[in-house]
Amino acid sequence: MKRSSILLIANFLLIAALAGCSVKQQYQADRLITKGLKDYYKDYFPIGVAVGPQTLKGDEAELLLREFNSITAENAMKMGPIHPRENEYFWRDADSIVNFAQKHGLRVRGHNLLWHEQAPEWMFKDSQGNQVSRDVLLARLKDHIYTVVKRYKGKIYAWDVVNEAIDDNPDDFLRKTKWLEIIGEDFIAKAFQFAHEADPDALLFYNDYNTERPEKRDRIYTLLKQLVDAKVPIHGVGLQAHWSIFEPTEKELREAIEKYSSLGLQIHFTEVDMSVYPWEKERRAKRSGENDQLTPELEQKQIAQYKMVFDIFREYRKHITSVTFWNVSDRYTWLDTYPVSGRKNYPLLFDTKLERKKAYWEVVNFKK
Ligand code: HXH
Repeated sequence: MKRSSILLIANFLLIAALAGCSVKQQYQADRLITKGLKDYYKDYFPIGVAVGPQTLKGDEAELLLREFNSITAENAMKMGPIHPRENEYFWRDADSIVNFAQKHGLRVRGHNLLWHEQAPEWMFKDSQGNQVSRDVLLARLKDHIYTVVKRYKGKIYAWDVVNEAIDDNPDDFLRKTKWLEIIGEDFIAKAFQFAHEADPDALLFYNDYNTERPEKRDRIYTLLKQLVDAKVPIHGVGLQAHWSIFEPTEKELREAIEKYSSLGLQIHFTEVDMSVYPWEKERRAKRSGENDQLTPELEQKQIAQYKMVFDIFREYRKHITSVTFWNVSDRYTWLDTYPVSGRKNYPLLFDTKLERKKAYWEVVNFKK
């Protein structure tokens, strides 16, 4: 072999080795970065995450403490789990979450005090199994809210007081629930009143989903305006942000933020995730062609969507006072079972190995 071709090959091998090495070094450097989302966003808003007791140990807890400075109980504080029978509260899981937050200096958003889902059956029934009266249900609601809110007074700074009270049908207003049926329309104002009495320092939120879809947005706005005009103690609106790579558009997101904040309410994005599938309640089965993988095409769309929404979040920092993700990583997300059970989803900023995804870097690489 000629000397020149040996040199050429040697040169090629060297370049290949260096390239491989720099990719690896970059990767290792990334892993060593101890800064987290909360640090990149320290001049903007707290960054939270929904957790269960199982999130508070091992590698997920390590990630949690590196990246987040706020937590929410995914399920542990909901009425059913925390108040399973009339004279019985189950505090263990909620307490462990609040204790973890206290120990590590994290904020806690409480979720939630009144919802039509995960509400215990006993709440609406008397000992004979008949539906209770308005007065009985109001007394039970007050007792529940007082007990839970007072237990964590000073440790939970904001509560989702009422969750998802607006109907999905654009022609209806309030959702047809037991709360509405038994108490009447003022169940919402009452819940806020009770929460405010129990902890006058807590910030109180109305929380809902699909809040950027104009037909839902306008009805939520109407409800919020009624509450504000009636001087109900409400301080903000929780926009769940269960989004997808298909929605919302930038225009829809801007319009929603501007419309809600025009009422003088704070905005918390309370349950952020970015499904790689369309978000439709009618859709209960996989579509043909879907193979449950985060393909490069889906990944690219997700990166662009995450970048767009965080660009907007920073732009509206004056109105946005918290952003919380609904679960830690793609290792476990409620969207693996909802709305289609057994379909893997990849909606978060950390992958199944808890590594930062490309979308993560889009979210944290910004000019101040
Ligand atoms: C949230 N609901 C809850 O706030 C949270 O407590 C829970 O842990 C997870 C998600 C989101 C949700 C909203 C609607 C829904 C299912 C879940 O069903 C529909 C989906 C699309 C359109 C209409 C209804």
